[in-house]
Amino acid sequence: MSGYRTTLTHFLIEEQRRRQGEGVLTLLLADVMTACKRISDLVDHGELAGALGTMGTENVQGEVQKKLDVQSNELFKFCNTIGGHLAGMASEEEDDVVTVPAEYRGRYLLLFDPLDGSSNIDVNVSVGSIFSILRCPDGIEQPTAEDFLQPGVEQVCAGYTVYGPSTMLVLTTGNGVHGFTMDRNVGEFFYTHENMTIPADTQEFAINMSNMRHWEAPVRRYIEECLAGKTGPREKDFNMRWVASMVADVHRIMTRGGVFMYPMCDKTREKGGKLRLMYEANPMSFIIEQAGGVSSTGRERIMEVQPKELHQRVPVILGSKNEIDRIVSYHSEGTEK
Ligand code: AHM
Ligand code: MG
Repeated sequence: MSGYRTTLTHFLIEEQRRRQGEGVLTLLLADVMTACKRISDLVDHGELAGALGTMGTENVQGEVQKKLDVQSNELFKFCNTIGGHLAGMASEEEDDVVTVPAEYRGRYLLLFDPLDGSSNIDVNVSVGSIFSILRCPDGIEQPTAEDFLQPGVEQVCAGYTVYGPSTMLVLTTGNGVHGFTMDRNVGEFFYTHENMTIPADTQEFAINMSNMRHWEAPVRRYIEECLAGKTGPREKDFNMRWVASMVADVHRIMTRGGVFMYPMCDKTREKGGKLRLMYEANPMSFIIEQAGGVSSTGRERIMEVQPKELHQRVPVILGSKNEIDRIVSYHSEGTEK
């Protein structure tokens, strides 16, 4: 039970003291937290809240929108508009930047995937929300997409909420990674996971194996070596997991280590990859690096990729340090495509 545990709000106030901040980020995160609590409630109620099924519309990525995608997006926008902390927002579910009315405008930019893993909603498997916070460039009153195009190293804060058997919010402001579990009776997130770290070694990988024939040679080599097990070059057996909700797969890695990959492949090459840089790959990379892991496209540190557009996609290879270093070395050895 939550008892005398620290609330997320109090944790954020302590962090603010440490940073000698003015409290703006703390208040902004309180609004993000409220959005996540409301989405958690929707996910919890599922069909009872009329949250299952599709809308019959497509988002800017050409993906069919689920009801919960749209409802979560509306909640994120609603909860974060009037706080006075944001200059603008960007969402996976919105073609363009979401403008904040002049009277409410503040100094941060919020990017989010309001409901990640939406293919899992109707089958009652874990989904999540992902968010990233950037500073609005100086002198910009009403930000345009260009003002959001900052590399991941510029992030002030990143986090995700996993709506699983428990709802958990995990975040970093650049001072380690911290996890909070929601007590549904109290309606609060409580500090449960201090300084989360990822073991450098692992024997577990997460990848959509049905794409194997489309992968590039370095990833194929790595997975084939894992599959060869004890009698192969790695001389140990590996285990495989694939939830198809990035938040749930990354949360498992945050908990017990592992490798997560949505690598470049022939199916997604034209689009640049599958996962989105600004509100999926960058926030997850910030969290993974802060926990001692590594996050790469295979050829470049994800957080150093200079974004060219809001909905840009990238290959994602992240997790336990020694394994990711190995996969990156396979890429740099120039194993042909
Ligand atoms: P979404 O943001 O539209 O839900 O798509 C992203 C999701 C990730 O959570 C997950 O890792 C991946 O897509 C699963 O893809 P696939 O269905 O190809 O395995
Ligand atoms: Mg997503």
